[in-house]
Amino acid sequence: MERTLILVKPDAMQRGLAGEILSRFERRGLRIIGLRLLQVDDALAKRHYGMHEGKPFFDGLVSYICASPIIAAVLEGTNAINAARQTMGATNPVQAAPGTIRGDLGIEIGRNLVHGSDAPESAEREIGLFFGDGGLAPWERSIDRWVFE
Ligand code: IDP
Ligand code: MG
Repeated sequence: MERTLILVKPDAMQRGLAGEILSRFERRGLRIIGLRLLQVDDALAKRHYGMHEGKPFFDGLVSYICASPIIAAVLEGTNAINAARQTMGATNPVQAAPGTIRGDLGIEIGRNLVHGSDAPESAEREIGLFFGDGGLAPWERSIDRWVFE
């Protein structure tokens, strides 16, 4: 089992696509174990996207992720990181395959609707940034485990 951090970015929030996007991950078989609506501030944006500092799109990326409240979610499942990124599609929506979130719902690389962790180390770091104070509910006492096992 693996965990990944997903962000429903401001363009998706503003377009009313949060439910659609979360629904696609849910239907794929990824289980929501953390969910939070929040306004990202400049400091959190710069920590989250720290690896992109110095790139030409960095300042725009930071203001984009701060542009409205977003949803942060932790998803859990088999190969959750790669499965989520496959469901998201390529970074540039023009190159993302039809059937993916970005391929179906986006057209601009700077407005690509959704973030997903790209490796176990980044997932751990990003989950810490958005859920460091707790708030995860790992379904330990759930009775519908047979759906996933
Ligand atoms: P990812 O979101 O698919 O992991 P990254 O390469 O990690 O893609 O880039 C982070 C985010 O930065 C992208 O999702 C996108 O919002 C933005 N971004 C990446 N490349 C560009 C670009 O060339 N122009 C504008 N924005 C970009
Ligand atoms: Mg990335």
